[in-house]
Order: sequence, then structure tokens, then C-alpha cells
Amino acid sequence: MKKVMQAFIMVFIAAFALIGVASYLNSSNGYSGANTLTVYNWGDYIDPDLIDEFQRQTGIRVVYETFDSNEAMLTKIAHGGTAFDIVIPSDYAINKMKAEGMLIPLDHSKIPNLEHIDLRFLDLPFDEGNIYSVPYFWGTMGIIYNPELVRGKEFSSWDDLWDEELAGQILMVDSAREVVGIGLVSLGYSLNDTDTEHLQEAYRKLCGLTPNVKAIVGDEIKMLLANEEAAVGVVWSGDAAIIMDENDKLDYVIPPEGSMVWFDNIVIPTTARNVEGAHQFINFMLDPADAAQNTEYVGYATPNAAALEHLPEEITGDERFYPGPDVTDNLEVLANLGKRMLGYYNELFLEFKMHRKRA
Ligand code: N2P
Repeated sequence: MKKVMQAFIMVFIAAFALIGVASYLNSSNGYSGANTLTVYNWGDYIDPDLIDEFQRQTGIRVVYETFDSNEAMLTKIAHGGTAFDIVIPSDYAINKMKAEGMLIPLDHSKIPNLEHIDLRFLDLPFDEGNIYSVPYFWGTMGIIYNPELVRGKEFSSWDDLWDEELAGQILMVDSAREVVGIGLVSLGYSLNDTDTEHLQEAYRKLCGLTPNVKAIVGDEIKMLLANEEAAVGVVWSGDAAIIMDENDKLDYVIPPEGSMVWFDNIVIPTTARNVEGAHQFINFMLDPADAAQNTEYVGYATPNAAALEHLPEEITGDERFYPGPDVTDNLEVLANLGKRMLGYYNELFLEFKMHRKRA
């Protein structure tokens, strides 16, 4: 019995020592274990210096993870596992998360910097009243091309992508709604079409694009196009801005028959453990100087009117990346089409990818 008692005491001392070491490790870098903030954001979508600055100002330790499509993000959140405090989804994904009770209503009194956001980006249909989300970046989808590599060819329509001279020359963004959307819009249908006949037609049309598609890629699309590894890309506007900053030969167009305008907003999911810290993070990112710094680093368009004052005219005056309402009013915002339809879009996208592999 004495031996059992001794063993018990030893285990107790060892456990106690371990807890002590763990808490020392946590506090030795100035952060307490409980005071962390887990952020889930798109890749290449924040200036890392701002994370450092937020940690310094608040003493909150940021744990940072990235995703490269709304679908990947939604799947990960649905599977649980990580208790994210902050997520940055796009319009239709925000609406879906809101409809499924996955978001916490924001306390606007804790986000005074919300006043700096241009009214044009507030109160949008996917989250009326901004009950659950505040604007982070926005943009469009279009075609970026290298005039030298396409020998002067102009891109005045989505259909120009199907030109057989572009064999093996196109890189595409790895995202279901975008790629299936190109098939739809090139046929004159809406990006939010739910008619399965139209969707099948779009799929067949996309299969016809296969010989021209060099690859469907994530964030590396920027590096590949800037290094002239391909002549043409179907990209989000901010990626085009970054590529053109690296290689000014390229140009970006939004085909006139239509495209998407999208909005990425910050939300607090119901998994959040640090709701207070999440509000601090949101308010920090909306500070005009911080938002301007982030915009210069990330390359996407900021919805923060006061941040624009801190940015050079060369950035904010470029209508390819800061189009006015005259352009965006004719573009579509992706709608939450419901679980079944979203699944159908994902399926068609996957089939298109498999068709490419077989070809
Ligand atoms: C950043 C991707 C921006 C997402 N790498 C467009 N919604």
C-alpha cells in the first residue's frame, strides 16, 4: 500500500511540474495561454507585420491558418476541430453560414472604426445591417493576359478564352463558383443560375476549354503569371494587381458580358472562444492606417474610405481595381443557392477537373 501511495505522489508531482512548465512556456513569450485568437483567412491575405503589431498592442497571441476557397473553408468549419475566433469568407458563404446559425452577431459598439467603411460596402443583401460581418476587401473576377505572349490578341469577351491559339496557355483560379460561372456567363446565363440544363450546358462548354487550360491553381497563380509561365489567367482582381505590380506588361479586363463583384467580410463564428479579442481584431483591421498598410501589402481593393486617404493615387485611381458603381452595378454578387445547388456546382467543377486530367 505504501508503494502505491508513493507512486501516486510521484505521478502527482510529475503532473504538477508539467503544468508548471507549460504555463511558463506560455507566459515566457508575454502571452497567457487563454489569451489567444485563432484566425482563419485566405492565403496571402494579410500583412504579417499587422499580426505582430496586433499581438504587441493587445497581448493576444494570434494563431493563424489559411484556406484557398470558400468551399474548403466551409468544409473545415463544418468538420469542427479547430475553434476559430475569426473567419474571412465571401458574400454567399457568409449568407450560408448566417442561415445555418454558424455566426455570432457583432457588437457594433466595440467596432467604432466601422464608421470608416464606405457606405457602398455596407448593408449588402448577403448580410443586411452588417449584423454578422464587416467589410475587409472586395474585387471582381476577370482575365489577365500578357500581350506579348498572345501576340496582340485582345480579350473583349469570355469567349476569347476558347481561341485555339491559346492551347495550354490559360491558368484558372481553383474555385467552383468562379470556374462554373465562366461557363454560365459565356452562354449568357447568370452566375447564380440554378437550372440544371443550363449548368450542364455550361459544363459541356467548359470541357471544350480543356485544351487551353494549362492548370487550375491556388495562390501560386500570381507567381506563374508574373514569371510568364502562362499567357492568360482567369483571376480575382487583387491577384491581377499584384501580378501587374511585378510585371507591368500584363493587363486585366472584365469582359463586358458580365462577371462577378465579390466582397470578403470578417465574421466571428459560433466556435469562437475569444469573442472579446475577435472584436478587438476587427476594430484593429478597420483602423484607417492599418487598413491602408494591409491594402498596400495584399494588393486587393479596400472598402475603407479613410484608408484610401493614406494610399497613393496610383493605387486608388486605377479603375481596373477600383471600378466605380457604373461598372459594378452591372456585375453579379454570388448568391447563397442552398446546400443542394452549392453541392451541384462543386460536383460539376470536380468533373471538369477530372475531364482535364483524362484529356
Ligand atoms: C486572396 C484571395 C482573395 C479571395 N489570396 C477572393 N475572394
